[in-house]
Amino acid sequence: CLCSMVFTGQKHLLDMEGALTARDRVGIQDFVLLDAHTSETAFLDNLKKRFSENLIYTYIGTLLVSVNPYKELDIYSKKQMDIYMGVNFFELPPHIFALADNAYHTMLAEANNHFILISGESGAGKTEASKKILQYYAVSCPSTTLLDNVRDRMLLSNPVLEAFGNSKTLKNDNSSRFGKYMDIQFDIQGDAVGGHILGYLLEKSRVVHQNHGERNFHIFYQLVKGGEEDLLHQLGLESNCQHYSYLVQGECANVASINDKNDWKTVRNALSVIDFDERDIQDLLGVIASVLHLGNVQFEPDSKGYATLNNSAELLWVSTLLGVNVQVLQEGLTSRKIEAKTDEVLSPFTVDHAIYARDALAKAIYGRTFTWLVNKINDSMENKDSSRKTVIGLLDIYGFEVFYVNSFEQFCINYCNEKLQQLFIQLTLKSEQEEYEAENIGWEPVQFFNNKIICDLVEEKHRGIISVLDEECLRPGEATDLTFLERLEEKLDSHPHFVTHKLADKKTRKTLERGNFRLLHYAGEVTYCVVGKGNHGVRPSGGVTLLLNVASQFKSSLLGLTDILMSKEPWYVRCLKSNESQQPGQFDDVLVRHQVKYLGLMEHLRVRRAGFAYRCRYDVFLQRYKPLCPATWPYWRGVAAEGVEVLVQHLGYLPDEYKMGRTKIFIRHPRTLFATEDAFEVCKHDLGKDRKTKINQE
Ligand code: AD9
Ligand code: MG
Repeated sequence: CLCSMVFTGQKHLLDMEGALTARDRVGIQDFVLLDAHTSETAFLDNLKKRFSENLIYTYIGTLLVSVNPYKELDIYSKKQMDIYMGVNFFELPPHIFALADNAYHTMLAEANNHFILISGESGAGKTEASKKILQYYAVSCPSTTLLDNVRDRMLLSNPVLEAFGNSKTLKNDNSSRFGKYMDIQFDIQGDAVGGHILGYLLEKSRVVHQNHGERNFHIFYQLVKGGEEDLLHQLGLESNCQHYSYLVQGECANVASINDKNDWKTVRNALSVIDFDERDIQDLLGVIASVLHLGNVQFEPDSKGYATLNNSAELLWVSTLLGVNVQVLQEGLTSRKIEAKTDEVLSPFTVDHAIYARDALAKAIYGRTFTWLVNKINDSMENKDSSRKTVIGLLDIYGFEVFYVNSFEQFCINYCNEKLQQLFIQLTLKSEQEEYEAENIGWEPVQFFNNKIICDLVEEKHRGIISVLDEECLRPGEATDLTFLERLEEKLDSHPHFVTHKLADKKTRKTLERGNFRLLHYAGEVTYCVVGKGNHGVRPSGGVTLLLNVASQFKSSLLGLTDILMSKEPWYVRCLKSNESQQPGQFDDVLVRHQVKYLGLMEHLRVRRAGFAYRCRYDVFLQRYKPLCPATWPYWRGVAAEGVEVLVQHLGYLPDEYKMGRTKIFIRHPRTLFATEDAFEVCKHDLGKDRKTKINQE
């Protein structure tokens, strides 16, 4: 009986192989099944072949590679979700739902926490992938009416956060300008019962400045274009974006792929569902409108060159909407209070200073509103039931980006991507190989580029860029953009991933202006501008107290995030951008090859192919599967490793399918384990029947 059960498993395995061969015309769905010596070119050919058939997903073992199609595909319906529900990873074509489903079922079976790391450069499809996963959990997991509210809120948190935290950039019409980590909580039955979001460093500078071809955050355009007449009237707003200086710098208030009016309706409706009462919504929109009015406040010099206001109507709106005394506001924007002994003296600003103060206020208002919004959404998704829950964390951050001018924001975003790449390396390439070594499993080490050297360059104590930035920020008055750069040059002069005009060789020097530094990131070179006007440099002039600790706080929050992730079981989605122009169906070979390279996909494949998909301690493995073999059932009295050897021999494992380590058994392919699992399920059922019959007989 047992033999036939195992045979059934193996037959099923053969069916799968057959199906794979038939699918060959559209490429191989798991790179592990490509020829043993797969070249980068063969890897790309496979991706391209599948992409041309609208097959955007491919596995490397359990890692999912996704190529952005830039067009709607009919593969995310409820029907599709049902197909993937509860089905083993390799039994159906690769899909984001398969990964979501397997993470979910593993979480339930093992009662532990998981996370899905979605990475890739700006525009590669991370946010879309994370939305599909959330939809899958909200729609497919078992439901009770009571929980429907929580699920609706989880789903509707997306359009709200995107409205306030995403914007059009040159890379992506819906680019995330904040990092988002969301825990989806499940109860013991597997119901999605709550959620919690952690937000990371919002790109606040966008509120007051946008590069050509870019926009401010979506919400501003949605409100101005879609807001009802009465509402705009109450907020003192015109229904024309051209009227607002914070909305027109990029000269692209209208974007073909975005329907701001419709999005406004979605957001407005979502706010109501997520527990925002009318008062909250009024306040929220009042703050947003106040930022637009603030941007229109202009100054001109008086006879002494000091700033005076030239449009008090706009200031009046700001004061009304924020509930702040107009006199106090005006003083705050045009002067600084100096406390001298018992007196307070107002020191007037120049026009440049006043503009700086105005913009700083706008950024602060928007930043705090965003934090408030995240907290409010968290309140509405909170599950107050104290019973045991497990979570699946979804990480969707801003992707690696390189612009013509790169400033503090790009520095933080790209550093964040370095950290996640480092985490990926640690959890896959490095720890995997270390474990084989520790377990004495014969192993040909795979070489890979470890980007730890770049993470250290940014974050090392005393010597790293962030430390130097902090030190310089603590020397107000003495430090300038250029002294910051000089300090970096002193500390990092021979670092292989750091270059400046002064440190560069003759050839590179021609490509580097003074006042910039270049980092050789894992994903490519980026030149950062240090000398900035306002806040547009890595160390903005005039903004030194403002920036103090922003970078170190970001660093600590990323370290905190790494800890959160390290305590959970990982799943990976690696998103690839198919072309730079956001065109449907275009596959740019050079661009995709570059991403395959820097994401380390070939190395991952090599480790995967030569490695083992599953491992388990001998005692745990034996305890679970011992009913499958007469010699180990009901007890094995010897050493666990020997019991496992007897067991797998009985199940007919071939020598190449597994290896016996020091403390664990390693199984090469998940299919072998699935066959064993299938046999175990049948056996459990039979054992249950036997027990019932016995009880009845007694
Ligand atoms: V950024 O780092 O936030 O700038 P993402 O998040 O990686 O970036 P996003 O998910 O926003 O990229 O995808 C960019 C655009 O590609 C989307 O707005 C869609 O138009 C398009 N896209 C991405 N994934 C898919 C998909 N699976 N199907 C169809 C997609 N279109
Ligand atoms: Mg995104």
